[in-house]
Amino acid sequence: MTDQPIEYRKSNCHFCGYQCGLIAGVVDEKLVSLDPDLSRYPYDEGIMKTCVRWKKNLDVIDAPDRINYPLKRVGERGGDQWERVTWDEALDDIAARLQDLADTYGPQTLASSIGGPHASYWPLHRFMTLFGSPNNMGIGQICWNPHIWTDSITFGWPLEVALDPDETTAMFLWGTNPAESDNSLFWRSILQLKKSGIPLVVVDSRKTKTTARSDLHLMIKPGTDNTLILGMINAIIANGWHDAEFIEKWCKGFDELIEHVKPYTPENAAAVCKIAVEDVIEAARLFAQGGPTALLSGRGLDQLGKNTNPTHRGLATLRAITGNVDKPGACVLNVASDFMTEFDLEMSAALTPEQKATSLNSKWLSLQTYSGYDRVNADTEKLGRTLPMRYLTSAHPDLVWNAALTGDPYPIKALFVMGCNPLLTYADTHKMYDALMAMDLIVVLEYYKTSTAQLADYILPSAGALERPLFQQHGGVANIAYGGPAAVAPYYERRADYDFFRELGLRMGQGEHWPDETLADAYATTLSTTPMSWEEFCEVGIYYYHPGFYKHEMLNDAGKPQGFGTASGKIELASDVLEELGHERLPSGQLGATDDDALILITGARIQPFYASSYFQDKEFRAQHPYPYAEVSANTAQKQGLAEGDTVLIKTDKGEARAMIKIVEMADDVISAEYGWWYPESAAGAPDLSGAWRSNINCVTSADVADFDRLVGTWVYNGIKCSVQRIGEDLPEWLE
Ligand SMILES: Nc1nc2c(c(=O)[nH]1)N[C@H]1C(S)=C(S)[C@@H](COP(=O)(O)OP(=O)(O)OC[C@H]3O[C@@H](n4cnc5c(=O)[nH]c(N)nc54)[C@H](O)[C@@H]3O)O[C@H]1N2
Ligand SMILES: Nc1nc2c(c(=O)[nH]1)N[C@H]1C(S)=C(S)[C@@H](COP(=O)(O)OP(=O)(O)OC[C@H]3O[C@@H](n4cnc5c(=O)[nH]c(N)nc54)[C@H](O)[C@@H]3O)O[C@H]1N2
Ligand code: SF4
Ligand SMILES: [Mo]
Repeated sequence: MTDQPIEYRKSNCHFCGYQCGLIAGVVDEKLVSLDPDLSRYPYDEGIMKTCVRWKKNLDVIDAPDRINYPLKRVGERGGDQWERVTWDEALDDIAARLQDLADTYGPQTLASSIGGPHASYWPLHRFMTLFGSPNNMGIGQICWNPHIWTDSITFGWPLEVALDPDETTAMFLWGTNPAESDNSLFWRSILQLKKSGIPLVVVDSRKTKTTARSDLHLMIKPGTDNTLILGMINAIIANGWHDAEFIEKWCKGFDELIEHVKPYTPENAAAVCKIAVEDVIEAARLFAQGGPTALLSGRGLDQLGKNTNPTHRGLATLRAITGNVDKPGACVLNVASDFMTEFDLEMSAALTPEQKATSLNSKWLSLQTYSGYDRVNADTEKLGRTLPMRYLTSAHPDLVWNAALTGDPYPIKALFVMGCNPLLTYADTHKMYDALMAMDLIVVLEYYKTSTAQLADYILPSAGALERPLFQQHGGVANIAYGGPAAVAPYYERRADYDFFRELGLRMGQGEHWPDETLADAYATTLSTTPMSWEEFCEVGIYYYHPGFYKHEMLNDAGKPQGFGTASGKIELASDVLEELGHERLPSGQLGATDDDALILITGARIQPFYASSYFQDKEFRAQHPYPYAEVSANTAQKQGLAEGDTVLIKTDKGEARAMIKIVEMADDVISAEYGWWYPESAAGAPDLSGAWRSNINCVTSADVADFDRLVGTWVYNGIKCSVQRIGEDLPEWLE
């Protein structure tokens, strides 16, 4: 240690989507200490007290398994033989190979994949746009897009929950478990409101740490939420609990809705969803009576295939007919950002009609396509708001893998992977593996040699937390961003992802579109449309203006209420847009229970301390949560002949995964398996890929596009028919 004084700099943790402010102690451009920065977002001491991850930044920044230099594959793909190359060598070679592939197959031969909200993805997407490929992939179809699409169609822009201790009179958490998945203020705010007597209703197929705090828990059969919602709407209308004045003034299609929900009685909901009819009615009453109702839905609903869209449409209808729209204590309708929008940052407008025409989605999907985007955006733009384009048109992974495997309708030969580990987190690992093995060029930007990175031609070392600045936007649909500066220059030869895409862009004739030399410069440009400078932003850590409530009532230049950004200017309970796209105007459900007691798999319920496939390298974390558990009820265990602690194989026709049985309170005939499990400590390289096949639940999931939702392409992570088989095998705690 030198005797130089410690310099304290602001920066951010990147270990989950909240990216809390930290104060970094720095000596000689090396990180020596970390403390919570309570002066900046998220302004809450409690987060740092309960979060187990942030202190790990001190070790992780120089951990022995970090990627520090560009690595080029030598030998067979997946053989785990690498040579260290310079950035220039890597960039020159990648540019030349991409050019050759584009000359032979067209630019659409390049696909890309991203993951959760860990990174700024727009530099990748800007590169893709300028290169001319529409084949960016993501996990949006099962995380986030369904509600962005539904809200936009129904209300003209996405909504956001707006808890208010003085206004909220009931809280609904639907298919979400924030007690495990949310480290931010939100869950603690819920608990605060509960203390003052505001009832909490949770709809979840399992008993969780969240349901444990609820006043009413509806333990629903997975995938039947749309039917429950229709039963609640039926009860609300039948009892006159709806907000007739709001509906009259602001909703379109209420008469159609009344007719439509008649058969969906609470009794039907109770039978289909396997819950008590009194609970359906009580949930309806709590939602509709009293004052503002706050509602947050989660991944439990985004991953239901064909049922996801009617579920979100149903929730939007519930909000609308009870007048819970853009109202304090219920929810707020967001606005576009003052800073440069995602649409502009990604240069989405530069993709030509010919390039858009190569989109793989158009043959299969109607909303998650360029025409679907244009149709909905034409309405939202009436109120001056442009929806983000890249993720709302992102290519369906199944179509990309098919194209890579068959060359139909054209070959996908190259892939960029950034901020994700798709072999663990995308569906259908076996198919994806085959598709990756068939490619000519795979470039992975990473911190670690993940299972996916092990199949790359190049692993490029990304600058991580504290090594790069941060300007985290809210999916391009709100006027909020938070973040701060880097604390130190990147260690070794790591670089910000931005630098890679810019350098590659410069080599490929995109020079004029990458005017900002550094990521911090690019963030300054992003803010240049606002009164705030990048320096000021770094000081306060947040850019935010509350959009205000009741905006539909604001008068426009013509002296009329501005209404909603939809075709009619009203909330579209019955959707002409969906009908035009060949879908139902109103959400449907199931009439009559199916006499089916097949075992149903739900996957991915969040667990601490892990985050998707991240942090499995950490021995301490692994000791805290040593095994991949599969939860079942006591009844299900008995029926399947299982006992607590048994090792089982969970099987579908896609593959199998190992898990350890845990008996809990949950819906019968359901098994809930954790996701993200791999064993970074074990041997890299094919065939094992550091344990990617052992307990990876995505080995059994499917995204086959023909089977699932044709609007957005949502596949099923919750509600998969499966079988379990007990095996006489102990699961390892650590695989060395
Ligand atoms: N079966 C099943 N599968 C699921 C889900 C489920 O519920 N069930 N949930 C889905 C959902 S909602 C999500 S969001 C995804 C999450 O899935 P992913 O986004 O794939 O998440 P991780 O597994 O954490 O992988 C992130 C990787 O990116 C790297 N990384 C982190 N930050 C950066 C960065 O700034 N730059 C670069 N270049 N790399 C970075 C990390 O080292 C890590 O290896 O999983 C999806 N998959
Ligand atoms: N610790 C940790 N935190 C995380 C993450 C992580 O991997 N680990 N991931 C982050 C990411 S990317 C995301 S998107 C968020 C997601 O955060 P959440 O939305 O809270 O996701 P889950 O924890 O999977 O909660 C989904 C719940 O839905 C229930 N469920 C499953 N199927 C159904 C169904 O058909 N109907 C109903 N009503 N419920 C159902 C499950 O039992 C589960 O409790 O969490 C973020 N936070
Ligand atoms: S809540 Fe998330 S961002 Fe904040 S300190 Fe914990 S891991 Fe880091
Ligand atoms: Mo997610």
